[in-house]
Amino acid sequence: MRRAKRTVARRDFAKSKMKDKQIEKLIKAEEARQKKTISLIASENYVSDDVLEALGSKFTNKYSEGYPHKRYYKGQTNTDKLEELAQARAPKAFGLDKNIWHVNVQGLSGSPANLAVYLALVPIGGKVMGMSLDHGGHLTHGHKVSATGKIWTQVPYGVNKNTEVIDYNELKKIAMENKPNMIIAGFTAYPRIVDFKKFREIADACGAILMVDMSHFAGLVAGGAYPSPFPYADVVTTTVHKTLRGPRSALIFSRKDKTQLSAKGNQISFGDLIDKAIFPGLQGGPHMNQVAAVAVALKEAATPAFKKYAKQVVKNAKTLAEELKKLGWKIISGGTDSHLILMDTWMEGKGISGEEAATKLEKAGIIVNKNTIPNETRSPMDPSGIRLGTAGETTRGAKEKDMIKLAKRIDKILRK
Ligand code: DSN
Repeated sequence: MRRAKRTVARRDFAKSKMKDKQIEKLIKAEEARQKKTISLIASENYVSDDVLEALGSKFTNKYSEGYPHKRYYKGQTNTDKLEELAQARAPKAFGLDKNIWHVNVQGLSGSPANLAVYLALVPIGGKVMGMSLDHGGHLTHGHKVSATGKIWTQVPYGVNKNTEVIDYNELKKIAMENKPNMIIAGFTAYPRIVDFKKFREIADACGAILMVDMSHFAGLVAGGAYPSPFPYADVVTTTVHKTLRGPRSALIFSRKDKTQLSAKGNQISFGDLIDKAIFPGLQGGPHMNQVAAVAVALKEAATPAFKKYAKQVVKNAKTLAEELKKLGWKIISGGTDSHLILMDTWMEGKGISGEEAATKLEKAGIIVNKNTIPNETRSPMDPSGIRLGTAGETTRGAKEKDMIKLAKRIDKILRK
């Protein structure tokens, strides 16, 4: 597999001379680790030099509590322009009308972004209907160990036991029985296309707000390689650092025509409520160096080259899944429509556990994460599967032929 040419350039820390030798040594070691390993972690990617430049810029020195032209501290000439540029680039990257969508670019990462949306729109103690963690959802979709499951009540949904995909009739039944305040579509370990139109119909039928957490597939949406949730959702959250290939950060989009009645009897837009939930509700000053890097990534995601990239990510994942299947491995739901593959390595005791598989692969230079599978029978610390993703290696230039070789390598390592 081709190596990461684009990450070895002017931001190569190996050539830098830091005064703090301990940290410099660790940075060099991490650079070397990234260069010599293959990352199949579905939520990771390799950012461009420009993203790194922006992250390492002097915007990190600036406090900018508030929003453009409404800040608490002076000296905001450049931060205001920067945040407005990021806000303008976000709808462009997803082909949206800026008159319809409001965007907040200050979320520090995906979990606080989701928390901010619930704080803004769901009454304390209300119900959020999200996919169970072991069926591919995220902790912040209302899992009991997350603040989101302590402040709100999760109404869980999952995948069908036989097909391992979402059963929309079952989803509707759960929604109608529980009448959640909000339904969350989105995942961290569900490999298939989500039918956002059906989610919209169900949300309308039970009177819920529809939020889509597109953190995993945002880059594929920007690149036209996965259906867009925007025609159907009221709110869309996303991290920027997965398939979107930006810095660790988050965006929150909300429809400008959606409002909620305040205690004082005024209609307040979702956008205003979310902005207030982010600041001053949940966060202090935004990380402006991060906002700069987000703006860079959004410009990159709007290019024809990124479209090509996103399509290749999916082609690579499909190829990898097919090859692993041919080699006798069980792929949850029988394949993938996205960048990620959920592989049952345990196969009801005929294979090896997820922890053992991930450890063996790491020893051979392939980095993955262990993962629970739907209807998990083992523990989260040593589950039945692993999750594989192709976003990072596609950035490094991998094509289908590389995936065929990689599948053979994975199979050999796991069977040793
Ligand atoms: N931890 C991320 C993932 O790997 O999918 C989600 O937060």
